[in-house]
Amino acid sequence: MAGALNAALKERRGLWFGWSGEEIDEHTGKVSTQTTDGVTTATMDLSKRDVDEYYNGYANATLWPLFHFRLDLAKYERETGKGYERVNDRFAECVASEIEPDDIIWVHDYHLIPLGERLRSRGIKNRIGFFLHIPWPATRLFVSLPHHERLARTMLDYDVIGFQTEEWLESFVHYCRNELGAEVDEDSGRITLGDRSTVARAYPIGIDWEHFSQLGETGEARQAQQRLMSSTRRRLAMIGVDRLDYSKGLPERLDGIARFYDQYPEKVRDLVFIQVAPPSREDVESYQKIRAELEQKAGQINGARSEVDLVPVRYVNRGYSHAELFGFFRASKIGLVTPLRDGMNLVAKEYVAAQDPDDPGVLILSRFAGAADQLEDAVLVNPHSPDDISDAIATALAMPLDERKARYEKLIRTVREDDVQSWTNNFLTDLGETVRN
Ligand code: ADQ
Repeated sequence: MAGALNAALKERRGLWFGWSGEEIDEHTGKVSTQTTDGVTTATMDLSKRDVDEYYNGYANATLWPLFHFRLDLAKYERETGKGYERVNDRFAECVASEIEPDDIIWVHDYHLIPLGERLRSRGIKNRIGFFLHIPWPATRLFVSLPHHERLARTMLDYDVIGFQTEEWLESFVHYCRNELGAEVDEDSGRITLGDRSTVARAYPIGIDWEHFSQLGETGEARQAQQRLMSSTRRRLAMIGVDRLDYSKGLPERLDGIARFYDQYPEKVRDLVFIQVAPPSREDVESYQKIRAELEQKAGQINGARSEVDLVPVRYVNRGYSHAELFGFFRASKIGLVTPLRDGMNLVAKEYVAAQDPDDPGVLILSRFAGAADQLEDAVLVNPHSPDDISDAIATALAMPLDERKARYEKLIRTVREDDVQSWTNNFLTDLGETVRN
């Protein structure tokens, strides 16, 4: 998300306001401003209590799991809910004084759903848009959130709200109609409830295609590609790159790979799987558990199948630059992107963008990633099924060059055309044109 926003802001200028990522003892409300590469950021520190309740608590232990359909992991605590409201109010308080009368305001993601309402309560009349980078859950799941109406109503204070796909949009509209009793105009996407009114549409996000494809020309990308290719020698590389998050389906992916090696034991000598997964949100318990589970599964696969001269799974717990990732994607003949649920998933698009047009690799993609809506020519799988993942790997390995090229050409067209710039333009055009009710 941060990468996409940086690209959008570089082109449009403006001010990026948010949390600095720093934790302090007591809230001060002090805002620090700095400009890098033409993008000005104004950031605020959060107190330890705010980080615990707002960020690690309500945002990442309640909303994130619930919105990714993981009711089993969602925690509902009154105190963290209050922390979420308090911090949104603090953000509104700090940013309100920076807002000029004709500014357009664009709020991003589940951490900030009530920010628009908090700004309106301070008399801000500017156009305000909101984009949700993650899924909107089905109504039956969303109603398990205590005070769900309150949160959903705050969405209606925005002039335009954007979702990644039609499916998440439909879930939101279904909720507004059936639970809030809002009126919905299907043609314009306008949702009206009392004196609140908004326009809701789908705006699938893309990558910064121009910038990313140019990375392929750099020495850094070439070296990374060489490094991977020489280390795998004659074996074919299959790659996964994800934040270490339970929504990304990593243990399920390893189960699929174990099934593949069980079904085709001779392939242990031909195929090496590289999983790059830098840890994230390490203060949240469910993230510590998923890390331990992955380490155990990778260890089991390797323990059962390694030889003195070969290890089938390489599990790397760190981040790399985008140029290096480009090189790794290019060197890998299969890209394995199998989230259990994902708003969009930009790794799928980056994998396609890094392929050699004359000898492209195969993308295996979860049908539950938002990206599957657009990238229908990937090999689509059910990430919960080890057999499905195993079959998809076999299909990818056997795919003739003509078919790989035909699929790649369709995929790359979408990745190139629906890039981050067109996403920004589409959203901001609608926000600029929307007449405030
Ligand atoms: P994320 O859940 O973070 O984003 P994703 O869309 O895949 O997921 O974006 C990840 C980004 O981080 C990619 O640009 C990728 O290259 C980078 N990245 C991942 N692993 C990395 C590593 N090891 N080293 C360096 N970089 C790495 C949220 C939503 C998604 C939605 C995006 C954008 O969850 O569904 O696609 O926002 O809207």
